[in-house]
This record gives sequence, C-alpha cells and structure tokens, in this order.
Amino acid sequence: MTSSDYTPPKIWEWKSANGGTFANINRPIAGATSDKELPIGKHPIQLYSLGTPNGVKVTVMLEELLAAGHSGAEYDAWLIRIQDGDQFGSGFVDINPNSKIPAMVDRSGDAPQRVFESGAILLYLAEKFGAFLPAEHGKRTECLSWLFWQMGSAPYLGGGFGHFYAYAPMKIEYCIDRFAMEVKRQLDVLDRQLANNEFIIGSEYTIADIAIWSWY
Ligand SMILES: N[C@@H](CCC(=O)N[C@@H](CS)C(=O)NCC(=O)O)C(=O)O
Repeated sequence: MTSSDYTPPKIWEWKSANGGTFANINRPIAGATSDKELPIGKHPIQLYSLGTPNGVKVTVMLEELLAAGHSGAEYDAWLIRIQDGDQFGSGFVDINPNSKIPAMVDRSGDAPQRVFESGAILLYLAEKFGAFLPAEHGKRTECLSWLFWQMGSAPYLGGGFGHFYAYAPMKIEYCIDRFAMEVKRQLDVLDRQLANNEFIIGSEYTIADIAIWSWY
C-alpha cells in the first residue's frame, strides 16, 4: 500500500474521541487531573503498580530480594488502575510526573525517596541491597547495557507492535509489518545472546534478566 486518504494537518489538534483501546486515558498533556492521596502501608517500601510487563519487573525484583534473605525489601503493593486513570491522581503524579506505573517510594531513610521508571527502580533496589548487579566494573557495565537495551526496546514492542496489532481501531499493514520486523529482530538479538549464556550476561542472574523476562 503506498497511499492513504489521510493528509497530516499543518498543526495537529487533539481529538479526544480518536478511538482505540486506550483512548480514554491518552492525553497530549501531563499533570494531575484529580486530588487523590496515595495510601501508605506499614513496610519500608511502598510500590504503586499493576501486573503489566513493566509493573511485574519490580514485583519480581522485590520477591527475589526477599527470597535471597533481604528482609528490608518487605513492601506494600498498591494497585494503580491505569484504565480508570489512577495514574493522574495528584498523589501518584507527585511520585511520578510521567503518570506511568510502576513507581515506588522508599520510606526507610530520613526522608521518603521516590523512584520512577522500571529500569531506575531495578537499579535503585540492586544498589540498595547489593544484589543482582555485579560489583566488577566490566560485568556491571554489561548488565546495565542490557538493562538500557530493554528499556529502549520495549516501546517498539508494546507501543509499536502491540499497539498496532492489538489495540489500534484499524489494522494498518505498514505499521504492523514495520513493528513485527523490529520485534523479530529483537528476539533474534536475545536468541543469539542466550545461545551460549545461561543468563543474559553469562552465568550470573541480574536485573537485566528481570527486565527482559517480563517482556519477551
Ligand atoms: N518507561 C516506563 C514505561 C511505563 C509504562 O509505559 N507504564 C504503562 C503500563 S505498562 C502505564 O502506566 N500506562 C498508563 C498510561 O499510559 O497512562 C517504565 O519502564 O517504567
């Protein structure tokens, strides 16, 4: 297909009823839409999240830490229902100005520390507990390279392929072909890396595995 009926406007305007599965929560502006405090439980770590691939990364990390004997990783998990717009409540926006799950608050120190972006949360927890991140500089660099690879690649998978294949109101062959090819390529990157490695950076299980596993 080489042509379409659509001509992009010179100045784009927001049509709020543009269809698609997430039309009710997609907006071209940031910030809170309602006043809503976040609940706080009894544990040092407060997790505000949902069982999506990005959300699951943090839950897996916290459970791995607990299984490894790090009792300081006890946490309260609070559901943020993104389809209902919980991510636009003022309390959530205070801990993540980007209004996306997962977000976390560590209340174990003198002042609460917010952390957002799933990769940043994995790194924060790995450094806090000295776990699942190699200490040796070369291996640490390799681990962070794969962590950042995953963070940069996921939007092609979820926002690109997943969106146009499953959620877009019309099926556009060009978009599905473009993102299917990219997702296949990413899977081949992983196949080749894992052909001779038990875990993504070798014999050691790290936060790179946790980030990659939930998506691929
Ligand atoms: N780069 C972010 C992406 C987070 C993200 O896209 N979260 C989605 C669910 S997986 C979300 O909260 N969407 C709600 C929205 O877009 O309003 C991360 O890795 O934490």
